[in-house]
Amino acid sequence: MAEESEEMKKAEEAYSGSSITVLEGLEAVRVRPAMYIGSTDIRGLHHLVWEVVDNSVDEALAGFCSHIEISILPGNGIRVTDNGRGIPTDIHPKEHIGTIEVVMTKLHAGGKFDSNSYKVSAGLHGVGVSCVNALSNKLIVTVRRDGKVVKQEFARGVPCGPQVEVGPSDGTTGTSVEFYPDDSIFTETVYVYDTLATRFRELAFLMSGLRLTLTDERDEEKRSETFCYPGGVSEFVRYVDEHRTPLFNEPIHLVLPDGQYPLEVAMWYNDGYQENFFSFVNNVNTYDGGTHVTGFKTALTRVIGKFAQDMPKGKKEAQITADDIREGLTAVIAIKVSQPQFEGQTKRKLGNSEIASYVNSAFGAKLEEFFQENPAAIKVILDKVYNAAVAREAAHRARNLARRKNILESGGLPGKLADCSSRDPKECEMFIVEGDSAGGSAKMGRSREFQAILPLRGKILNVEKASLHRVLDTEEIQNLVNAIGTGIGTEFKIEKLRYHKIIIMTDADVDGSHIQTLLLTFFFRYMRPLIDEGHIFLAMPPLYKLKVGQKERYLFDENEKDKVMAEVEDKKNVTITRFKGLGEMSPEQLNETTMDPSRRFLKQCTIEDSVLADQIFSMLMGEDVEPRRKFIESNAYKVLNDLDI
Ligand code: 0RA
Repeated sequence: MAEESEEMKKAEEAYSGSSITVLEGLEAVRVRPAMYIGSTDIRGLHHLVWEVVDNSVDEALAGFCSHIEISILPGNGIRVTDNGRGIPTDIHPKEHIGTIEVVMTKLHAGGKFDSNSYKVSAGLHGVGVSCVNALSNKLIVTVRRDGKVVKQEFARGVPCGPQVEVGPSDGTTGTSVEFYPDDSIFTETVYVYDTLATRFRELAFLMSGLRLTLTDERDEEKRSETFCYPGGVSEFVRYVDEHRTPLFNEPIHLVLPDGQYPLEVAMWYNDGYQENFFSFVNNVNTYDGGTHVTGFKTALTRVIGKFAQDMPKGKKEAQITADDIREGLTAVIAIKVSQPQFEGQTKRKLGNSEIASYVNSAFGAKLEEFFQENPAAIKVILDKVYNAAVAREAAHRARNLARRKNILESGGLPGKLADCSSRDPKECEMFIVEGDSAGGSAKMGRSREFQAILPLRGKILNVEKASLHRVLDTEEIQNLVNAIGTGIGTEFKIEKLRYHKIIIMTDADVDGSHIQTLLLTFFFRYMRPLIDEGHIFLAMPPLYKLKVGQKERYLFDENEKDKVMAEVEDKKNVTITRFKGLGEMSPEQLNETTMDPSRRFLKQCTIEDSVLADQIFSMLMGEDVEPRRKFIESNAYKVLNDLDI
């Protein structure tokens, strides 16, 4: 004890000197926060939580932590408490300050302490908890360790004093970090419960057995959920396919914990037509796949192809392709890589080339072994694969028979498209308009130089219920694909995009919502980068026109109407018209309310959470009628207009 308080004194003396270099490091974070956490909007705000939780997850990965509790606090603080070993409370030999302070103030201090090389905190997030400290008005660390409770407080990254012992511990160990983001840096400071819940659910699937409890302690919103999945990624696949019909009872779950790169795969076939992959590297979602996904696909094609070869000749009614093999497959691939290289603009794709061959051989061998031991599973899968191949070949023959030249191959622009005159895609917009009559008004009301109009007759095919070949056979979809210019699926080329804004313009009614959903489903399944890169928008036509005397004003939702009506003094002098559809507006009205860039409202469609988006689309547009009916009744408006889809 005596020795330790000597240390403490030394620490206090050294403290004023060392905090200067600390400040220089953390000041850089405050000057350019976006360089460290991506942005200072709502994403950056949530990023702070990922950083702090990643440290506790690393403690769980090292085998010392089984429960992480995250609370959203009144005043928009966050508290993350784990039952790990606790940050060491001794004095750092070189820095002469407490280890807590080193961890909290040195950029990238986290990695120095142990040899566990699959740290999440070294992965995509990976800027370290010190950045969170720098960007918080207040941050309090409390450590339970060695029978003591030790605490240290910081303000904007600067220690308010050295660590202090505040009492004996109750015998448990762990770390708690409570922080309040700096509202002079963040443009948004209100945490979204669902965003946090989604990531913690995902983490619980990936770290089977780890318990994560999320509690909202804000006054209006009190709620709490605990996520814990002993079945790991197998339960993940079950969750994703909740609204689909599986072809066999249990997902195939293969675990290879001891290879050069620890690997876990869960896969399940359903009676639908989509392929659906979720891939992770060191518990970080690689939304754009990468070499681990390539290795998985190669192995899958090879192994299933091999079992197909062994089938009796009479049963092989068609030539199968890799696409046939992946039709109706949902899979989660999670790998640990010590030196991951992330590629692409958003760093969401694994680049390490050695991983493709590793996954191909390690997973391939394990899958082959699984099918040898479970012949019933490979039989069901091969039936499905051959059905897909037969349907595809039949569709192909039908197309050739009709001698209709595939418009997709000819690539000509559809006759219904009223194109714009500019050839610079960056300034060009295309409105997809519901119905020929609204299409006519839009054509007259547009700015011809940069606005193109594509009228849609009625509803497009629900792609969630149809195979790719049927999708491509419909004229409305061919028109859409040709007008956009990029091609679809694996042939998609963003460089060929003809319009940087693609704007869906439908009536503000149930049919309009349905058409929006059908189009978004199509973009989500076949032209996903258009959504990811922010090219898809929803137009927001007004609901009402209000006339007070000679003055006119457009109102865009019920709230606005109620508010404006309450403010009107002379109620007798007011006329209010409700627009039943776009077709009721004159070309001028359509231009000034919905199309003119200086006056209109647009909603940009983004995908925050691909698991949720997949679930929503498969539920809304899939086979299972009952949950869809319920969902549409209660949420359709909200999903389409408020949520980021
Ligand atoms: C440094 C060394 C050790 C653990 C930690 C840091 C640690 C950091 C955080 C942050 C949140 N929760 C945490 N839990 C632990 C290893 C300690 C030892 O060897 O006993």
